[in-house]
Amino acid sequence: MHVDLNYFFAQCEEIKNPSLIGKPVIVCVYSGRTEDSGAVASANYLARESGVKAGMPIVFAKRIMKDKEVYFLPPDRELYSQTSNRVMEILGKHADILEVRSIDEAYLDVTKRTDGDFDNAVKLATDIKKELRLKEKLICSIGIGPNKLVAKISSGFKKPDGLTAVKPKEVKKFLNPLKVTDIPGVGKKSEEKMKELGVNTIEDLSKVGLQKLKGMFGNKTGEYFFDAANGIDEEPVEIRSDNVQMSKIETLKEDSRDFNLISEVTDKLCVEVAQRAKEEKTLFKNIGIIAFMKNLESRSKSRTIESYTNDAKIVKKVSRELLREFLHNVDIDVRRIGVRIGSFERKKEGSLSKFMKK
Ligand code: TTP
Ligand code: MG
Repeated sequence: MHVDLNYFFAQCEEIKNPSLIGKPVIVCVYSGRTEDSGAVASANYLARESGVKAGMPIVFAKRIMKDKEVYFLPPDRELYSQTSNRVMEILGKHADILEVRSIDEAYLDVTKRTDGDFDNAVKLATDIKKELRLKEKLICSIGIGPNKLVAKISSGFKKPDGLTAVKPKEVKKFLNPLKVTDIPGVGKKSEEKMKELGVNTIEDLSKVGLQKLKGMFGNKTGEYFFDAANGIDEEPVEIRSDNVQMSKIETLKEDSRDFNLISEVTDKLCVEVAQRAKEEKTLFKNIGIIAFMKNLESRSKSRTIESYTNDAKIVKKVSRELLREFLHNVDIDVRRIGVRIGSFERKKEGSLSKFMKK
């Protein structure tokens, strides 16, 4: 099963402020150079109807939405990441194995708990959708398939609020009419090359020989495209520790840009996150700081160190370095500060137990 939360950042904003519902909402990442420089991160479906898309420069989106009542919002990353953590915990309860792919996407291996039966899986997906709606007010699209590739493509088939199940026997019939760009990894360039061959649909692609694809895209990618066009994918659903993070955040006594004042807080948070990692019997490699600024924007900085650790001293040292670099370049005061650790050691599954139910 593949679960994808719909228009995730924009949806979180609608939940936070329900008066936005029914209006175009566009969450933008401002690069800060000029007032409007930056790109659209997420647009709700009303904004998309007018042609606004993720990745589009903010100025374009503003031009398209000129004269309309529309909300352009800065990202509230803390809200999105906390929402995501709660969602992943809910999904973890319904999976034999949960693979968190990104802030709003996960694969669930549900083979055992459904006895490999697609009708059971559809019922489970319906329950998951209901639970997310009830507990988090969130809508998502779910795809069910015999493998990750088909599940992923089918979750994109109906958006928003979709549920699409493709049984093994229906895979070819389902994939054939879709566009080659519906295959994850087929981007603009590959699409162009395929067009030159007269290949537009997945069915067209499935008729191109393996050798030809290898010649055009290289052995690895060629083979992947060949298998994908035929609905073949053997990748197991696996826990990915690199997507899991732990963080501790605190509001400063006063808004500040002062290293001594802020590092006093981060030092304490470092001890706390290191302690939590110890309790979870895990080691980590990535250390970061997150800052929520006076204007509610959030910024983060992280570093991957050479070997795994759970030593508070190392976390302190790295986060102090990051903080110093960060404050050096910053032009507004910090309101809240956090320390985050990630890239956990794979072998020790203790830390991930909450995402995994046997
Ligand atoms: P997506 O799942 O690609 O997009 P979405 O959730 O907004 O919309 P839907 O799934 O309904 O098509 O991305 C998830 C989040 O990742 C998105 O809400 C914001 C963020 N994101 C960016 O910050 N920049 C981008 O260019 C994209 C595509 C996503
Ligand atoms: Mg999404």
